[in-house]
Amino acid sequence: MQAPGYDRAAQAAGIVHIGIGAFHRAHQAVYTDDAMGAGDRDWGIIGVSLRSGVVAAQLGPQDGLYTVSTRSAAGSALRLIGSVQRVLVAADVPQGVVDAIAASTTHIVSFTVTEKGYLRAADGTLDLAAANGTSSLYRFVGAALAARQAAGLSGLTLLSCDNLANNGAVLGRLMRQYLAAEYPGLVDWFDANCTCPATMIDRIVPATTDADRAAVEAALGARDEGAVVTEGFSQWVIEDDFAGPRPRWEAAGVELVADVAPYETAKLRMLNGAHSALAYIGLGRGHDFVHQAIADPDICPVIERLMRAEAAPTIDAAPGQDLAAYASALLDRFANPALHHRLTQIAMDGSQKIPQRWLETLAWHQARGARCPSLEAAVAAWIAFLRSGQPVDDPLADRLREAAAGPDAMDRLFGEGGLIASQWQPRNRE
Ligand code: CS2
Repeated sequence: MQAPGYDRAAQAAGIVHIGIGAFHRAHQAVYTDDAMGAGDRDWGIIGVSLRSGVVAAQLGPQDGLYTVSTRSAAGSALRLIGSVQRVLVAADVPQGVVDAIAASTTHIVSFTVTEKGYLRAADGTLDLAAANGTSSLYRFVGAALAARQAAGLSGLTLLSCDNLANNGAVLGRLMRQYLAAEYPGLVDWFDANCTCPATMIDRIVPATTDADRAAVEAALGARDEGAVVTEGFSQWVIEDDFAGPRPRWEAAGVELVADVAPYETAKLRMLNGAHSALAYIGLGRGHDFVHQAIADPDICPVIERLMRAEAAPTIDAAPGQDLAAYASALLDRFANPALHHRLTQIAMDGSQKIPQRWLETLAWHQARGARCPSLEAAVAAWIAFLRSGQPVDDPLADRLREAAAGPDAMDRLFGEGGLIASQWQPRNRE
């Protein structure tokens, strides 16, 4: 089994990662482990959980070590990751989180807090009341930036690794809004000393199950409470705009580019757009997992059309970016039978995901007088899902269910002033 090729105990922590769930452990932490394995130093990761103590309880007794299993039809490979040093639970040690971000050795704060973790109000601005709540990333980063400025330390790179369109610019704008309200004297310092590069992150990481932990235990001969399971594929494209030092992630295959937008847009509209469509259409037809839904002969052509005929034409591809090959690769990845990726995991937080996954594509075609049969089927499946009585895990769950129940569901969800603000207007569909 591949294990860390560097002295873990000798590494300073250069990164604080907020939202240390399975995705971070199967993606950014692996690239950072690779970079240190290739000789780079002092990029240990201090993980932060804003909401629950589960990951800290899993990784604490293991000294931060955990395994990543990559699974395909051909089998499974196991690897030990050493880049995570410890996990802080924000509710237990709030000052410890601030101190970690304010430490002179810290250069990067990265985030996987999911779409809803950015605490955007319906108009896209920061919900300031929520941003002052206990599980707000802004509070911790704001207090730490103030401490860095006061101590004369360098600024930071704030690296959003969530599936948001323009994730870097969005984080920068919301952070600036928070600082303007809470630390007005810090805004100019923030602009001069901190950056928020855009990123495209891609790896399919189903939630780890007890069966996964048992399979890892059987292969490893030891219990790993922090095990994560994923596919072989992994991609990370980052806008090359760092405020200070960064790991030599390129040694691990990270692409550092001037403009992430074509990759990010393709990923959101093709991969994630197809995923959300598979989730709602698949659940409606009684499937549990992505690989089952994509094998359904009534669903596969809908998804293929969504990617190739609806999403792809809306993307201004970068030189060498082959969207037809991308669609084919995605169909193969979705079909991976060894990855039990639950449709309910993807169906979660639809209100936060659907705008950048579907509505921008729909608006693009609408502006050209064209229809999108696959995305329209996906929208109908989402409404059917909201009406179905199945559990809806979404910050707007109650309001969505209520809006979806009546005959004017489309308008109440997507119309002007509806719950899901967008450029796409269902009223003008015909
Ligand atoms: C999925 C993503 O849960 C979801 O909504 O669409 O987490 C997806 O698996 C990743 O973005 C793949 O990189």
